[in-house]
Amino acid sequence: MKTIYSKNHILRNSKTELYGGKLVKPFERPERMEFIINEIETRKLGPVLEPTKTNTDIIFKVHDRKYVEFLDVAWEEWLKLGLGGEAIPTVWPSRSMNSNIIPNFIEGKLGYYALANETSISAGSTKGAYEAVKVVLTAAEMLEQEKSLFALCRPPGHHASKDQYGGYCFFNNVAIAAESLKDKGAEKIFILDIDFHHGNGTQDIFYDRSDIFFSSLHGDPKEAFPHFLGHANETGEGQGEGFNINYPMQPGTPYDVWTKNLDDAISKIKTFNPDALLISLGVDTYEKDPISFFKLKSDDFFDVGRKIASINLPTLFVMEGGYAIKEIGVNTVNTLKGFENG
Ligand code: OKP
Ligand code: ZN
Repeated sequence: MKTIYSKNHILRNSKTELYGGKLVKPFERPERMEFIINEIETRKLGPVLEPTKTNTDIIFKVHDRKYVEFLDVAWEEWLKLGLGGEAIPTVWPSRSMNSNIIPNFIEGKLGYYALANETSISAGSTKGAYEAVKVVLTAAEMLEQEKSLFALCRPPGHHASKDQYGGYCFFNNVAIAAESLKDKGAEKIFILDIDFHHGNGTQDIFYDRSDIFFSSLHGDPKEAFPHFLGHANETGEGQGEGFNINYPMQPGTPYDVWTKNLDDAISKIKTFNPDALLISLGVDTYEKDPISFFKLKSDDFFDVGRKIASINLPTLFVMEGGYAIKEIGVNTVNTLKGFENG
């Protein structure tokens, strides 16, 4: 399997994450990619190619123009305040306030466009996010010639909605890939999100659509981030009714329980019969992940890949989370090898 990867992901390199009441070194850090690339090379998954697609205008099919413009200038505007630290929102248009008027001042804009405040914006953050879009667009374009591809995106994307960033995500890479495939003639796309966290952004973007089916296996939002979306009763709306399926699961969920839900999702994929399958691939379902609570073992990821291969569709894997850094490469490549040998 070919991997598309940009070394320029390093442009996203913030020093802080608000976690546990402290500013800590972010869980979503550049070294994650080094462990994955190393494992791809040692186990000879296939060539690692740079993105060739550099026009990212299709972003606007997914994200609001004003949101993208905000991300383009956020760091410069924050810097002008001369406060020294990284850009972190401190105030939101909460239920008792008015969210219809977008503030002018950066402090207000951060709250308007953020869905959480662990994702500090720093110099280069937005440029790094554009690199992940180039990676996923290059991979989507190549999917016409390849049975499967791995878009090694960083930063991840599935929490980013039309006009909000957070959960380490700025642009919704997998959603942008789906729009790109549709642009090239695909009629139906299925997005299966197996990251530990619910893909709230992807769900929200396609919630009223029947041409892009979204399904997610994740920690129950009553117990896990993003906390306010990902419940089982969210099944789509309007034209999209019936084209969204969530599988929230409890703390401590082991592979045999998790994979029954995967089997159910696979049966939905087969019935929907899409032109292509996009996998939001997070390996934070791993038992030793520092911020998650499922109990998948490294060997289980082979079986995940094998099951996805059995669906027998053009498949694009898009990297999302995974924070047990030493094992992130093994778990990722196990999934992809399981797919190839399945
Ligand atoms: C991004 B992706 C845990 C706090 C979690 C944000 C998690 C973002 C995950 N107590 N904070 O889906 O892997
Ligand atoms: Zn995650």
